[in-house]
Amino acid sequence: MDIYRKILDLIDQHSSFAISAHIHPDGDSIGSQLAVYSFLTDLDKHVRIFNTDPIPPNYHFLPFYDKIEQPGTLDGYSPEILIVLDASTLVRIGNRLSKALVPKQVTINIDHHASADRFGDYNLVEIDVSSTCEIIYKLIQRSGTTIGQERATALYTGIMFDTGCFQYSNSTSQVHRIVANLIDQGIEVDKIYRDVYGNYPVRRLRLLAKALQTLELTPDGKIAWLMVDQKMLNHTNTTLEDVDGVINQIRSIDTVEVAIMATANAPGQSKIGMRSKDHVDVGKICAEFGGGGHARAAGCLIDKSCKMALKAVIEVTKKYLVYDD
Ligand SMILES: [Mn+2]
Repeated sequence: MDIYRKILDLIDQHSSFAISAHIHPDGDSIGSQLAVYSFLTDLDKHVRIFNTDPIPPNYHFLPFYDKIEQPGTLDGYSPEILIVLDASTLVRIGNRLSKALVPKQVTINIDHHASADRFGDYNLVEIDVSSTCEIIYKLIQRSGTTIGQERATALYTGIMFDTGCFQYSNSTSQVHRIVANLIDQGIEVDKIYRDVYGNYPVRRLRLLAKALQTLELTPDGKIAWLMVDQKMLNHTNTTLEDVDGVINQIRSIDTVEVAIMATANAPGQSKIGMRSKDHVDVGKICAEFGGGGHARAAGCLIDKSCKMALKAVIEVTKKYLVYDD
């Protein structure tokens, strides 16, 4: 029996579920959770969603976003089945949740990260697809249930996010065929884009202005980096959420192959985000620091100041850089 059929059978045979996904939720983790939530509740299942971090305001347009709970309301809830989405390891859902959210029967992991460690009792892991939402689309299609406008909105949001608005190499013809079907469900693509990316508070641009002043490049221009320290966050009244996507600005520099951004995460800890264009597998670089991700987009946490964390990451990045000229 193939894994899609197996998961649909498990859903059929059980009645209580919990859904979770990785910390610092993004379009794909949120979209896939809400699509699965909608799918299961339409089957009259009892479903709760638990995330470590709250949903950023730019995703509050999504149907059922207000169903997502934080660990504080867990209160010993033990579903028959736990479905973990878009997380390559169980601890990626957060320390507390990974320990406290224990299913009575089985854990199902659905993911598309190359670093997936297949921690579930059942693992639907496909590393050649764009997003977890693409897998959820296939799962719902396979069940024979219609996608419908609400689920289509959630799934489109995740695919749009993980393909960088259809600009990355994971925007396959299959992705565009799926998206065509999603659009046929009556979703408003212009509104979804504007809600996610065209709706920023001015404080984000004030922070960006400060961050860009820290921009530096190696003499050959192939590695570029900047940082957002705690002082900048304080001065502009911003949080980590407000720096989402800023790293793509660095990658857009013509000479750059690798873009690195360091953000103050906690006292003495920095969050590193990395992007590359063509040659460097930044997922491997971040794995050296205990993080992970994809070849062109990855991240890690380093217990150092932004400045020192950047120094360490740049050092390693230089070793990975392919000098082809
Ligand atoms: Mn994803």
